[in-house]
Amino acid sequence: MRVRSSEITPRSLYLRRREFLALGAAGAGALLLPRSGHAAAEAPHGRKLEGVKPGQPSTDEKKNSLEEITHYNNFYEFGTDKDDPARHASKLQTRPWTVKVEGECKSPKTFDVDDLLKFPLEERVYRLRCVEAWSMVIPWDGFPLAALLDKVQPTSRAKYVAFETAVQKENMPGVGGFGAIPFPYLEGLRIDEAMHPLTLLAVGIYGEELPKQDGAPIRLVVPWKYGFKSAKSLVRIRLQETQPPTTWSQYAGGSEYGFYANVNPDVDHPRWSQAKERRIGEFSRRKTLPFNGYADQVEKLYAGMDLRKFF
Ligand SMILES: Nc1nc2c(c(=O)[nH]1)N[C@H]1C(S)=C(S)[C@@H](COP(=O)(O)O)O[C@H]1N2
Ligand SMILES: [Mo]
Repeated sequence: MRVRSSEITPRSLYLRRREFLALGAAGAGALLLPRSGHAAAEAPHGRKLEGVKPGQPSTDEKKNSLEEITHYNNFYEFGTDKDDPARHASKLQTRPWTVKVEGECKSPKTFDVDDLLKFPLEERVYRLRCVEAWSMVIPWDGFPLAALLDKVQPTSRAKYVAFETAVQKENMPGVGGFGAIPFPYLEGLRIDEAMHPLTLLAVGIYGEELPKQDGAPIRLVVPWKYGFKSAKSLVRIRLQETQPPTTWSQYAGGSEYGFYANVNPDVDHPRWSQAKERRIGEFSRRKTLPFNGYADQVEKLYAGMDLRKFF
């Protein structure tokens, strides 16, 4: 059995994976199943979140199980295999934890994550579409990023928002190794994308504190963009006038991964088609929808832009 190139991200890692498979160490099934020696994909359980209200929009599509959501991950700080985060992310230290919000705003502030957990929380069931052509349906618990940005009062010069995620070198086996992508993982949004009501800061899944492999204690979720935009384990949010450099568009995948990265079935990745996707847990592939099915809500943000040019 061969692993499709679309399961893997940058070319160097794809080639390394092929070497690994050539050793006969694993088959394609290893992408979906936990390795032997680990209890059958036991879902980790975190503290229950209080007072989470149902929020809109939420899809009524079948949700992926907590088991699937926590055993098929991309979190390169813990390794590049889909089960590496489940195996290693327990080492991530999530307390004490602060998120610095700074830059072009009237009242920059460092938030303790336990104060962020006191924001009014809602459940949003969103599709997550990875650029590698797989997808899931995840019930996030969180609050709009706009609610946090409102607290620091962005100035009129705040045109973009830069996101930086945690680096705990001693706890993250994927950081600093040979061929690893550069860390910290950097992402960015335009200010109107950041303020859009769909854009969430997630602190939980299925009503429990976020599992570490999904980006505990707090992560970004931007459901109309490829999954790499949804940065995990945030430590810094910076409002700025200029478009920030981002890991995948500038350092790792080069021209393969754009700053905008809106889900678009008509623009292929240089190495695979984006027309279809595999929902984790399902066998046949389904059509990918423009803006991952959120076009009604977000298309207007890009009026007048050539979305091929601005991938
Ligand atoms: N810090 C950090 N955030 C990250 C990544 C990562 O490697 N490091 N991977 C991204 C990618 S490619 C995807 S598809 C999603 C996966 O989220 P999930 O594992 O919770 O499904 O996280 C994104 N956020
Ligand atoms: Mo991804």
